[in-house]
Amino acid sequence: MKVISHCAKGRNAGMLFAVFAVKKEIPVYILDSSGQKITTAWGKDGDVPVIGDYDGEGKTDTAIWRPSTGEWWIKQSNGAVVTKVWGQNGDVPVARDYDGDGKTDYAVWRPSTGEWWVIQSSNNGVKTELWGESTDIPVNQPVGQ
Ligand SMILES: [Ca+2]
Ligand SMILES: [Ca+2]
Repeated sequence: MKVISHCAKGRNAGMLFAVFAVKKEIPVYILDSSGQKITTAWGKDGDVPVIGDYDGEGKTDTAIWRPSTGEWWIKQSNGAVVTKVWGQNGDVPVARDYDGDGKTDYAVWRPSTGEWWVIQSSNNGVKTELWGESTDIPVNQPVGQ
């Protein structure tokens, strides 16, 4: 199991806790800030949880990154599904809002080169930066990884 936490911004702000059980069809157990329990299935064994607010409406979206293909699968809070290919096997997903527009950006860190690869949601521009070495661990990596 991997325990992750996230604090969303906006009108539905609050701490959200989720537990991903690493099995074939991954159930996601969520306890939202109002104490409501939510269970959903999203992803499969080997996927990495990359929760965030990808559409920027203030609610955290259930999301996984598949290392073998670099695919991102986002289940937005309105039910829409968005997919994207970004990153490659060996990368570490580091999705956050790097450009400050309120939407989570697709981002990976490549330990072999120390490169950060970010797609900025504000303009879809790609930003790269060198920071870190192969033995480092990105600080914003979800708890439990
Ligand atoms: Ca959202
Ligand atoms: Ca952003």
